[in-house]
Amino acid sequence: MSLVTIDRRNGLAYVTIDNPPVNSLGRSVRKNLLLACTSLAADKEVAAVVVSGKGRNFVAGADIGELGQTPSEPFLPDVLSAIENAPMPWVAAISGVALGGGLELAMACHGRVADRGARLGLPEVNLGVIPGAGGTVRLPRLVPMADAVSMITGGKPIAATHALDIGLLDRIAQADLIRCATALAQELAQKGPPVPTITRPCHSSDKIDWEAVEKQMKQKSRGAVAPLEALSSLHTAAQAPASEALSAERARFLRLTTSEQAAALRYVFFAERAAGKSLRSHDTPPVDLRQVGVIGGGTMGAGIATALVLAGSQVRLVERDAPVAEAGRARVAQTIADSVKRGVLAQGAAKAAIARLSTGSDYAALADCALVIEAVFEDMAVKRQVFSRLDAVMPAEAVLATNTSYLDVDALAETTRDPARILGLHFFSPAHVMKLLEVVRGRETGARALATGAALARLLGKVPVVAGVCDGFIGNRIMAAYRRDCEFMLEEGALPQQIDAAMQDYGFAMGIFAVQDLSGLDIAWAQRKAQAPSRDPSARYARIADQLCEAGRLGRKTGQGWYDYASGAAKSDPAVEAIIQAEQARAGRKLRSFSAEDIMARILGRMQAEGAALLQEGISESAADIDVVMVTGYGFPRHKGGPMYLAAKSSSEGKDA
Ligand code: T1G
Ligand code: NAD
Repeated sequence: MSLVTIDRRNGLAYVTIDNPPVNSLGRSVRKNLLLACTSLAADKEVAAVVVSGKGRNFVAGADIGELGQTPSEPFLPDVLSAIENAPMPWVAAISGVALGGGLELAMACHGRVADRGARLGLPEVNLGVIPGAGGTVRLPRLVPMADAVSMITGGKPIAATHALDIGLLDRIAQADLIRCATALAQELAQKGPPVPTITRPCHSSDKIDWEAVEKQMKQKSRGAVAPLEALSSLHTAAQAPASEALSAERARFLRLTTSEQAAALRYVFFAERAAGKSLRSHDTPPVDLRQVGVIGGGTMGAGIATALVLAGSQVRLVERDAPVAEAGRARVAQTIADSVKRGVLAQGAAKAAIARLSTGSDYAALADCALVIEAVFEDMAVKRQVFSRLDAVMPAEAVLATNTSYLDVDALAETTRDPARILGLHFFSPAHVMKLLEVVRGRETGARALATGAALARLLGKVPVVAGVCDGFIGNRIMAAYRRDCEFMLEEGALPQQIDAAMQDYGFAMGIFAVQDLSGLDIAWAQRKAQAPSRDPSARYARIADQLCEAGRLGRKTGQGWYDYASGAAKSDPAVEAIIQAEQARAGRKLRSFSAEDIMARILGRMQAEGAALLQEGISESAADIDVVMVTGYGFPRHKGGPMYLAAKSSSEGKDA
């Protein structure tokens, strides 16, 4: 297979990059692209070049698998410099995505056109590095500096329409992308020798308060260094000559590729893509997801319905009665309206999404759905009643899923005609935002149901992680375990605010006690009460949280929980410290002081021990899956890789020591 082809016609050359699945710029592609550039530079018959990507995407960037290894020639900056200094204009024809090195390639070209739905970005900071082939030097020569800072330090792609507005694109193709690129190429050829992007002046950075941006970024990045490094590289580009800025950028990039954070972020990138692969079955297709039923229009049901209608599915939302169903519709409509208000969803798309939602209380409306997801009260009797009604109306091949957080999926499945079609689909709130989807495989869950879980995750842009049936599956079980250890630390002398501060310093957005106050202490309380009959009486049990719940302190929703919210913000509360001190006296433990390192060592150790148990019990299929759950669903800092990654790393370092 030739990775780079040249097609000469009508005085132009069409260079196509063909490196499935995403046209990444691996070594062979770079070599062939340079060869193509060199041969075309000598071809007097060629007036201009159009470069495009085969398949859905233009170019998704450097080959991430190569990062961290010793770079191999030809280095991407050299290939791009050859294109930029070609004797004839090169025009990039962008379909799908132009990301990282892909956008750097496009910016080294002399013109850029894209499909209307294309996305352009420099996401390198998400991999712990910065653009390494001129991104921080060429982008601010094409777009205003503020846009360059936002794109590069945020790492999020922008839409083609926005790229056109800020000057990153010359045109958006109305119909045929190659035809549009050809027209631009011919025009540029008429204008004489092409103008290298690098020779353009940098957009003014007068309006950028570099110090203030850096200070704000330090807080936001929670210990991730790449965004700050990217900002410094842009600052250099704003002040130094292009050649100096280019070499400084390359040196910074190469230093970062071998950093611990970059290694951890690459691990997470590939772990997310490996997750859920076992759900796919070559000979058992998923069910049709064009019509999906959702039972329950509360917090989760409405969130799931929102995710589905935004992904293009028709949704039949069934509630207990018409008024409550209407309330569910209102929740979906409000969430979608909020997205429009935030500018992340176009009005037209919002209208179309809402039109795909129908609500009611008649289960018969579900007859044309091949998948139904229940998100009713976390009560086994209620869920059993829902499943038995579904059993009565749904066609035999339909898949029935529960969004339960803690209940036994096998116990639910046993009450239905065909347990093979039952699985858990554990969404996380807000369901239309959170990427993680735990796909709970019951003892008898069949291949079609599992394949449907994988297909649903792909449809909704979520990361599916397979979990076996146990209390809390993977994420909630690990969280319950380290939450217990945090309460044990309270009995031993720590305070909630100390533990939360240690977790935030480590890189969590919020500490465990603030998280409980946000989601409500009653959820875990209900679970502890349900477990009480089977709890080992000899096992250590912390009672502090129970006492808070018994005192009606359920978190933000009651104005008090672990913290007091009377002022709006979370404030430590002497009443809570009094309960803790009383429990310390009752437990009669020797009190000790805790450093942030002690606290995090205890929390990480507990996460890793619970993860090892999950693997040993066969609940989780891999250590990487556990890290994906903790990073995508529970706020574990992505640039640390995950608890199991760190355990493996420290044990291999121990071996090497
Ligand atoms: N390198 C290697 N493999 C990649 C890849 C890449 N850049 N991007 C995707 N893959 C693999 C992925 O592992 C999966 O493999 C398959 O392609 C499909 O991916 C010099 C240094 C492009 C939006 O960060 O954002 O350029 O699991 O499931 O949902 O300055 O992939 O099938 O074996 O995600 O359709 C910067 C990362 C690199 C883009 C497509 N670029 N990729 O999404 O498919 S650093 C990125 C994505 C860089 C320069 C710097 C997405 C996608 P497998 P997928 P998708
Ligand atoms: P909720 O109380 O907000 O919504 C439950 C909805 O179910 C209510 O609107 C209720 O009217 C409806 N309902 C009850 N019985 C019904 C029936 N027989 N038929 C149709 N509708 C019925 O609860 P929630 O927070 O959305 O949780 C729903 C499920 O999702 C629970 O199993 C919960 O454990 C799980 N879950 C919740 C979260 C979360 O953060 N809230 C996260 C993951 C999973």
